[in-house]
Amino acid sequence: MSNRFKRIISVILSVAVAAMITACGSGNNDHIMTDSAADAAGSVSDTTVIGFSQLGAESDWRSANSESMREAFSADKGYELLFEDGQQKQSKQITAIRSFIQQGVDYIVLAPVTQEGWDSVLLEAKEAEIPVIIVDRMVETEDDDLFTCWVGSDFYLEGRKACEWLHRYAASQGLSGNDLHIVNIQGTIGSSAQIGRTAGLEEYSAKYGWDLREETPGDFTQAKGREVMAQMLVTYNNINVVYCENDNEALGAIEAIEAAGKHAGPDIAGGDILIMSFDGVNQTAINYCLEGTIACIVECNPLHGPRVENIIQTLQNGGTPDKLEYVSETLYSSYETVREVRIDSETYPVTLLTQDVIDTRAY
Ligand code: GYE
Repeated sequence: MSNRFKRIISVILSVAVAAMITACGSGNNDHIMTDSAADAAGSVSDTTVIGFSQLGAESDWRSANSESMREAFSADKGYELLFEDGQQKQSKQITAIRSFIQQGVDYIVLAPVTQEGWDSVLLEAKEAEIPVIIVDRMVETEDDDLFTCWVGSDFYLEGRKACEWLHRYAASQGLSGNDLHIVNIQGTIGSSAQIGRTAGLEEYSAKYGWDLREETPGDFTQAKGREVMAQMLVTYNNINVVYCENDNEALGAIEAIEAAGKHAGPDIAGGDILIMSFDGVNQTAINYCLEGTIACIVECNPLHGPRVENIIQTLQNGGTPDKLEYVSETLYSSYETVREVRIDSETYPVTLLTQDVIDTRAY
């Protein structure tokens, strides 16, 4: 029996009981249904209940993502969105999913903080016959049937695009691989965004002989980005590239670089520290990219609300959504030197960042 059907039956039963109580109590057979019972019956028939376990509120990307979900699943469109903030803790997310199961929601949407450790709770949802849609980061499960489908970004591709851009940019400046002294401010360790972006950097560092000095977590936040950058500037005196796994970390890194009396910019040979980043959501970061303080941003699109809604519509209509849906994304730079990057014989254009491009972006 589907959850929706179970909920309908349970409300019908409570409506019937309420009707009996009203009928017995008043002795007036004209009004056999209470107002609240009638409301309940009405809302069950046309409201789709979504339990959304969001992983936290660490970045501008995350805020835009939460907003997109809230807009897509608004009450006036016939949805009830149960939004739970996991505050970066997998245990909190698991508790939220269990409570969604108990409440008999129609769909569970999960934005998982890390990749591993979801099998048991996903099995519980499966046994309760509630479809689970994974959004943004990925889950690593023993059996892919434990979730219905996933929509998000190819983080490994994002990482490789960034690195290929760096390789070409460095070559255009007459620099070779061993001239690049790189530090990586990583995202939340164990999240697919971190795993993919770090994997891209490690692969290309080995491939092009880059001096990858240190990789250290910045938890995707500005405060941690600033803190770890300040420390690394003390430890190493030759850093000339900072690979930030999101924009918020990049903002923190720039603050630390400036506080240390150094300059964030693209002129490595002239002593600048070149900043690379991911997302392109935070407006200050985008403006920094426009003026060259951040040399390149690999876009990561947060607007998953409408995509998840499409998936739910497909399921409602008895269809089968694609198991994996990758979002296509661009790469921004205000330097014209690199116009495209090639990865696995695919060519990806670099979007030249201008004010016009900024004005026409959706976020
Ligand atoms: O890049 C970062 C956020 O999982 C794609 O998480 C997301 C990442 C995003 O905190 O800013």
